[in-house]
Amino acid sequence: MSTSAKDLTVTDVRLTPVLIADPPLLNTQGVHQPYTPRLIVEIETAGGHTGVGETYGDGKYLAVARVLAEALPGSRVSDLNSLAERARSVAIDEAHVETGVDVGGLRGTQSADKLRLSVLSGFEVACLDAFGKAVGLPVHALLGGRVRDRVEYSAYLFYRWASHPGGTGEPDDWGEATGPAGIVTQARRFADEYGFGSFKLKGGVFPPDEEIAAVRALAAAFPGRPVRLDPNGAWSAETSLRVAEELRDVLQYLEDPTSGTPAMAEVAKEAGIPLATNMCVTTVDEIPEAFARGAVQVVLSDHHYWGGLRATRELAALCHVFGVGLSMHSNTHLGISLAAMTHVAATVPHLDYACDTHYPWQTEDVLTSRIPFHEGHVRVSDAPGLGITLDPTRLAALHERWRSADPWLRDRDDAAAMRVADPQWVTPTVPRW
Ligand code: GKR
Ligand code: MG
Repeated sequence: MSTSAKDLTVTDVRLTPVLIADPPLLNTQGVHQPYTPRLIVEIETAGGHTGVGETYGDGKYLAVARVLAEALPGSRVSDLNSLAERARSVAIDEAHVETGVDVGGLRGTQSADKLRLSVLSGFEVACLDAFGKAVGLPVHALLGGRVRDRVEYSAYLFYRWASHPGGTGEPDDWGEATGPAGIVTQARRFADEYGFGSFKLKGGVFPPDEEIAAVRALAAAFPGRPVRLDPNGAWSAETSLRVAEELRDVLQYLEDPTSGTPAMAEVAKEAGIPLATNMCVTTVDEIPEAFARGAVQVVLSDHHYWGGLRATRELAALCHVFGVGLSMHSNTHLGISLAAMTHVAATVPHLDYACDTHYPWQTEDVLTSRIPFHEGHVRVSDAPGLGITLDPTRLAALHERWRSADPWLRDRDDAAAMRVADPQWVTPTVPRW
């Protein structure tokens, strides 16, 4: 059956905020809340196809998404440039933007434009999914076609507690990991159950010497396997250089050891290993200075805040021109985002490292079946669109949790979650060590 341009017309947009279970994973800001907000975008076309997308679900993202959703009916799912223009023109009261940082800095700097781009990404993915279904092509084909048939991911290791303070949230059987032995046990389980061949440890939680010991223990347990450490900018340039010196022989790269381009440039000069970032280069505007100063050797794209899959490909091209490596970073996410990451990653020729994903930590999803990992890889789907199916019953249940939840859970705030366990906890100043 042929598809007419009219069939591609958007007739309806549905926005469904959900709360998904998240384990008590520790980072430099605090601990993950028992539930994390995500936003599911569904776009229907006149031809009867529905595309799905996913992005951050905090209230400020939802507010922008509502404006964009109203404006979309009547346009076509193939008009992605005009979608981007519309997203960029959504009015945002700057007073409501947390200036400077987002989630205490874990998502880099925050700005009204970055908010718009993060919302745009969910809509762009939904449009591509619907477009692909309408024309019978996978999303990767709409991006130019895949150059690999599977995408590699790394195990994302976290210091963690066995359960959330007060036993809230959903239980799991991972147990506590607060030292080298716990981290190695966690890594082993990830390697056995998912086949991951490389490891990233979220650091910035314990004093650097303890994290150095954990990385050393990983390197000893998995000789020759790539290991990375990411303290989310918690260290001074001096501490970063000391850690680099100690771990130079075992780290594949050091991720955001310190905060801001000048300090990263200072560390990069002497570190003797590549520096990666998903914090100091998170927007196009941040690229020229960071690249000119040699502050980063690997950019970890998050297609959400870069503005979608096409923007990720543009970033990849820029990185290639400047000889900077590219991979992908992740935040708590569901299968829709994993599918989107996999499609775009499949089209990037110079994808230099295994991508990050939080997905194995998420036991809940809105899909009819979870996306499997084979030997640490996700197979690239050749089915039309993203190649996934939304489960309306699961979606409704997770939305109901969002609707009836204590309102503080609807915005991610790791410091607030930490205060449940330690009322004296304050967001640490940077650098912490
Ligand atoms: O989930 O705690 C976390 C991470 O710290 C996340 O928020 C970061 O954005 O994974 C991210 C990173 O690589 O920095
Ligand atoms: Mg990072």
